[in-house]
Amino acid sequence: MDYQTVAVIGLGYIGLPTSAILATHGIQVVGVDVNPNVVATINQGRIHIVEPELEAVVSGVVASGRLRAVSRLEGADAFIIAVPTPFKDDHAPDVSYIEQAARSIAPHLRGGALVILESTSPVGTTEQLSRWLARERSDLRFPHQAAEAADVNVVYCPERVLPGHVLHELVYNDRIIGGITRRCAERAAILYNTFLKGQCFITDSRTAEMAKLSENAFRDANIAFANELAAIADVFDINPWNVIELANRHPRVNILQPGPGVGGHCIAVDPWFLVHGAPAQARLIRTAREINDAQPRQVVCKVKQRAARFSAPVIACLGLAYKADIDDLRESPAMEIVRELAEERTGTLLVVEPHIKELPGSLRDFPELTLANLSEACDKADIILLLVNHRQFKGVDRRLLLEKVVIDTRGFWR
Ligand code: SAJ
Repeated sequence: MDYQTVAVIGLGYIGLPTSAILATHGIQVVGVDVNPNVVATINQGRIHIVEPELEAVVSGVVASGRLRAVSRLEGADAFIIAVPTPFKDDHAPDVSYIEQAARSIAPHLRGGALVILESTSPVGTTEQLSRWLARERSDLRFPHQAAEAADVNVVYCPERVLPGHVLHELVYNDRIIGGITRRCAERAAILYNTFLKGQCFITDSRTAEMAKLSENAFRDANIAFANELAAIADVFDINPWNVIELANRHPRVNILQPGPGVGGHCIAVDPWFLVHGAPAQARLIRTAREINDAQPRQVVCKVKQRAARFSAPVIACLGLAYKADIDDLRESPAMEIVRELAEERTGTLLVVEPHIKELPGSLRDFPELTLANLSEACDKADIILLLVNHRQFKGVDRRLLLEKVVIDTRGFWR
């Protein structure tokens, strides 16, 4: 085998499942994380994130000794960087975690090493990574300097897995492998082919970086289009989900679903990297971001309008997660809506989120806001606000819904 040891930097939603999959395919994996609790949890065979079936896999590879979590990086044949790339206040990308990763990898590099960046990154970051590594190791030749004669291979291979389906998509999705040189990409393809059932598509690093950003910008723009259609349908008093379902019967139309906004850590972030890189050109992408970011406020306004006719409105808020059937509350439009309703004292808020046992910190200090179960909340409510289409909400009694004011932001009960 070409790569017997792999070090993965960052044990989050991408790094941990990637480590686990590599380990199940006979590779000795050491995962590094700055958070000591994460390291301790993984070494006990447990996980700190929620992802179906992942804990069983991690527990197996930790028990067999194939995966170890550590706080300080160790030497390996290949290094995979899977750290966050957030944006700053002005939407400029923050690649400082990648720079830190480069600094920690550099002392461990030897001739033939492979360094892969998987974090979603602005165009040009992989070449920058190569320069950061070169700065620390003048004894080695890097691909931005020496092209095919380089001692170290540097590659961009974006993660593309959907939270909630990570283990399946890691193996079955195709991968784009962007090498600074072709040889870099070919070396990385050998590593990915140890577990991949999808195909590897080889290109240069800048094309791969832009392809990843384009995927998420495409989804964001499509959702913004759906949200705009929903606003137009409102003007005509037409159900937008019916419109979209029918339009999608056309063989070349595939409109996504309107909703309360776009959450998560990818689609609401990554398009800004394109806007920041080419502000004059990225007009549609910027507008799509603005439309989707404005959705939560639109929902709050609609709820306040409907609540105005009750003297002491009780509002059942169904769902807090950023999307259906997961427990991830980060960057969730539902959280933003519930928080604004509470801050603006819209009424008594009965929040139902089947995936949590207690309210998150940011919602705890509002006396008129409590976590409730589904039937209690729906019974007591004047207004039922559906924010997330969790499967638990599908079976709500239709007769009950007829008696209440219903605001269904997902078209779940149409
Ligand atoms: N949403 C809608 N309408 C839709 C689909 C989604 O409002 O029709 C909302 C969701 O409710 C959620 C947000 O968009 O709030 C994002 O959810 P998502 O399921 O579209 O995507 P993520 O953020 O969970 O994962 C995306 C995926 N990218 C694409 O599908 C192009 C995933 O494959 C990427 O790996 C991931 O981003 C990432 O890490 O970049």
